Amino acid sequence: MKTIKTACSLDCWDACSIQVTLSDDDKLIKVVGDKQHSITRGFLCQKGAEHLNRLKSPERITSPMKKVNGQWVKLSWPQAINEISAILRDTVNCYGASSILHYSESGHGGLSKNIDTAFFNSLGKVTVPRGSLCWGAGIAAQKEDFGRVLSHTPEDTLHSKTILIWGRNPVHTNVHLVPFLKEAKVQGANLVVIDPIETATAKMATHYFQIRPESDGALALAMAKIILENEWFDKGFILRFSWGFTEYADRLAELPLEDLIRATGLSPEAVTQLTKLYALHSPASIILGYGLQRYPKGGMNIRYIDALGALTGNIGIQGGGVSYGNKFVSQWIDWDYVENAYSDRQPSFIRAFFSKYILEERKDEIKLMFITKGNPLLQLPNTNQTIEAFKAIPVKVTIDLFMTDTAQYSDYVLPCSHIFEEEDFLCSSMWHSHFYYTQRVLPPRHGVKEEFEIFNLLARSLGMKEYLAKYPSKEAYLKRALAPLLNNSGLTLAELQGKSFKFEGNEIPWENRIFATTTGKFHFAIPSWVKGNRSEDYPLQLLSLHPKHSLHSQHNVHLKEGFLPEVYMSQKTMNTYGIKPKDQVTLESIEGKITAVAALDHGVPEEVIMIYEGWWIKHQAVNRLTSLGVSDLGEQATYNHCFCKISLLR
Ligand SMILES: Nc1nc2c(c(=O)[nH]1)N[C@H]1C(S)=C(S)[C@@H](COP(=O)(O)OP(=O)(O)OC[C@H]3O[C@@H](n4cnc5c(=O)[nH]c(N)nc54)[C@H](O)[C@@H]3O)O[C@H]1N2
Ligand SMILES: Nc1nc2c(c(=O)[nH]1)N[C@H]1C(S)=C(S)[C@@H](COP(=O)(O)OP(=O)(O)OC[C@H]3O[C@@H](n4cnc5c(=O)[nH]c(N)nc54)[C@H](O)[C@@H]3O)O[C@H]1N2
Ligand SMILES: [Mo]
Repeated sequence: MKTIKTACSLDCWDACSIQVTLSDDDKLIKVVGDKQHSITRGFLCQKGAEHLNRLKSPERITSPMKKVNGQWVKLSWPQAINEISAILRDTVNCYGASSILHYSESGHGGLSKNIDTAFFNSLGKVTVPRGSLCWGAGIAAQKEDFGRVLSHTPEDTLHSKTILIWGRNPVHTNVHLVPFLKEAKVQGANLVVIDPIETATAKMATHYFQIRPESDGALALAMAKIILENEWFDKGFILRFSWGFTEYADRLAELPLEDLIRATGLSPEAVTQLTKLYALHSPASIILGYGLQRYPKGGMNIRYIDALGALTGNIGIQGGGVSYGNKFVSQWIDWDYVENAYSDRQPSFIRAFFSKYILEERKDEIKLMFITKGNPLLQLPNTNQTIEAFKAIPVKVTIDLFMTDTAQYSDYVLPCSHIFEEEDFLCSSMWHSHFYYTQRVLPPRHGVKEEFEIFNLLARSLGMKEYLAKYPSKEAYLKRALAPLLNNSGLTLAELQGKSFKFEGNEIPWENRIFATTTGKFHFAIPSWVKGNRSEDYPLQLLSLHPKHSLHSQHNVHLKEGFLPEVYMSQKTMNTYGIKPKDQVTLESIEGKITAVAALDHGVPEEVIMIYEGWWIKHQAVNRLTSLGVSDLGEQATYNHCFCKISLLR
């Protein structure tokens, strides 16, 4: 028996340390969460525990594939590399590098998985996406306010007297936060949840506030007004460490409190109670999620919430903070080397606008799309238009482990290895600062290759001498990519192997109250609020949220044809439309239609329906309903700004 340490490669808050026990004949026995790891604490979530099934899955692709007359045929690796490199060469020669689009997402958090970007940047100035499907508005907002995006440590949650979980659902998406929340509650902390849906996390809260979707900015501004009127603010912090307060306060004074409160759907008493819970129980922390910034005003929603932390002096103190994401680890990696980045811009498009870019802005210009670590056909907004855009691109090449919808719509598919079959460096948590140098548990399954090798083979076939000299082997790559970390810690790469460490130095962000903004101070945003309009034709707001059982589309791979997802709604909605639980219903937006099974959920308010994202095309892909749209800051997709009508399927 031997025990091997690896980590979870899924794009997640938790980024867990995983322990695999192997029998002497290398037959896997079990996969568990690392008991010694202070965040993983010996348990894995449902999707983390699925790694073994994914590794062994009979559905994995084990040979390069090519579509010929609509049918998939197997290719040998040399054949596939020859054909794809010939297409790459011809495309660059005939149309220039910008006619190649490289689309990469965050399907695997390994550092060496960024070799795709280095490869394409070596090939030339290919077209790439910018902006975000995920967290972009909030990242841009926190950069404006603090200068950088830093989170308090998970352990620091235990120092808070009040914790506001604002638009995050850790019981589904961030399960290793839950034990900290439970412990804080036992110690007497107020555990407050602000969410339009009474989620499983809301059910464990001491106080729950059911806010109307998209109105978080109004709520934060209303809270700020109450704080200022009652002088519950921290004058010292505002005077010494902030910038823009006078204008902030002047503009805030012009906004009527009643209008702001009305927009949130909460009662004035509830907003006052919430404000007291936050402002009068210091240290108080705000733990933000990403649901509330997938809106046209997503960026300002976060900026107004950040301002609450500064107003009350809950910044730079133990048990305080406005924790949104964590970019602390970034500084220990040589990104210029990793990405082989250009100093000037290359052609790019807003990620969420992919289909419009292909069908309108660069009509007939993109000749080849190369997809790595992503399932854009399903995960981008407006699936119907995305399918049209895919069809308009002559050649698509996808690297994946499974025949996803994106792979299915491609012309070539190259199968890659699973995290248990690779060695890699992982520091992809959006929450904590731990990192792992993972070990290979088993050799790659017959027929698949590591991405690093795939790009090495393509580069050889294309005679890319400079690339091959700069990125000769994975070990050399990791050594150079991690030079800032290795130089600073005095450790060697070999000493990191099979271990997990923590990047130190970010226990309490902004403890010295020197911010990374241009002025060195916290920046207040200028408040404004206008009421949004709703279309009467599409009266229900559809929230498409992250499922507990799967990371986006990934863990739905086993679902059979005919499966229909559930759409959750209130009793009132059921009554209004004459729907009963388990009825099949049609959901229709301006973009498209899908069928779903009605499910009653008393936690879903009137005027809102909820469906989990990530269902495959054969299971009614929810993004058939969402529109192209982008937030005020950070070029973030606006999935939750989606309006539908519902009817019984007859
Ligand atoms: N099991 C699982 N875990 C995951 C993922 C997954 O797919 N599955 N995905 C990972 C990734 S990539 C990400 S980005 C994170 C996302 O993690 P979360 O941010 O926790 O997840 P979301 O589903 O995006 O939204 C969280 C909450 O925001 C609420 N919300 C929606 N609109 C509003 C609003 O207007 N105001 C307020 N206050 N709340 C609102 C939703 O009701 C939901 O409960 O999770 C990561 N972890
Ligand atoms: N309606 C709606 N849509 C959403 C969201 C939402 O809330 N609502 N959330 C958005 C968010 S937050 C995100 S982050 C995006 C996620 O968008 P994607 O990252 O495109 O979604 P995934 O389904 O996780 O697809 C990742 C793919 O990478 C593959 N993969 C895993 N490991 C490797 C590897 O080593 N190499 C390669 N080449 N491939 C690998 C997986 O098999 C999987 O097919 O979706 C967005 N889409
Ligand atoms: Mo995400």
